[in-house]
Amino acid sequence: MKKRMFATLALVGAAALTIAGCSSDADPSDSAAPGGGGGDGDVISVGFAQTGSESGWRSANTDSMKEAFSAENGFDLTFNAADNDTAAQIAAVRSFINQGVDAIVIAPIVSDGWDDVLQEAKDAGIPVILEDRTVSASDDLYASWVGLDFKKEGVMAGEWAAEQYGSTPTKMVVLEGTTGSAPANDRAAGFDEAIAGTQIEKIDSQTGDFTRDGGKAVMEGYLQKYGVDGIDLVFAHNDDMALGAIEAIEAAGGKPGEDIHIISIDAVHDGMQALVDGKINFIVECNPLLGDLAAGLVKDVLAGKDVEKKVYVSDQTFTQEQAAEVIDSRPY
Ligand code: GZL
Ligand code: ZN
Repeated sequence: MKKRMFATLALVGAAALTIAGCSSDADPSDSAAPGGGGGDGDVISVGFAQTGSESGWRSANTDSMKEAFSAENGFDLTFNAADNDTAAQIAAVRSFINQGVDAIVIAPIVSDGWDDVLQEAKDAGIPVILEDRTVSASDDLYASWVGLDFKKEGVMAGEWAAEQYGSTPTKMVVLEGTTGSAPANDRAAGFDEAIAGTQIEKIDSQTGDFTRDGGKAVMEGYLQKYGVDGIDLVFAHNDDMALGAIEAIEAAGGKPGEDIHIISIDAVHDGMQALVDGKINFIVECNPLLGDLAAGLVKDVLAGKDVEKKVYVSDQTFTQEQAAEVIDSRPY
């Protein structure tokens, strides 16, 4: 972890140096950059293919990216939100290639299906930076990825569950993130690893697609099937689905956080408020503020500098007491 943290800090430093360096090197013949962008004073055109606007986390991530890829930071940003539709997201990347942008940034909805369009970007000499989620394609098809360790988030959630509930028979239902997405796959894997051997039994697991409506609908189904008394614990892959589950549990006459405990991931404001209110029991943070690191990577890559292939941002966890202490001072 130390090494990875180092990489993050070094990168931020390097990004600052690059920006500072670039503004002082006044070198109009910066030809190192494929696609021509990145030279001094050149506006860097960037196409950003965002997943959509499925959750509070996504809104915070989009805000962070738009702030970092601003005109005053030297960028001309073309933004596309794909409404959680993978075909639309791939089409957006193709349009960026046809537009001849200097660099492309992608938050891939799902991990698979990216090889062809990433190869097309590479053939066009346009570097790709991934932010947030990852892809299964070979890592020589993109310059770098910046995001969170989703498996570690699942492990942190599972370890707390094992500690709190693992020694008594506990019936758990899971609200999974978007099917085929890296966070859904890795959070599930980490959580399952951490609860192995405990008395927590996963009785059901379905996708709520990271949305409140999705989480609410799946939870309504679970409550019809098992009843409030048949479920002890919900593991939600994100706060928005946990908030939907809270609505469903209350509508069924249950007390979320008491009759049915809830563990979630993200730590967006509404999730933290539910934690303070005692309706969620534990939240693992997933930091959405990736814009500055992504922008630094784009500038470094276009300036021909070596960059880390993976840049991890660290996360923390919150109990109800800890949330009460920090909720008013959090940036999102
Ligand atoms: C995680 C991110 C996930 C969040 C959800 O980095 O990809 O997508 O956990 C969001 O809230 O929809
Ligand atoms: Zn320069």
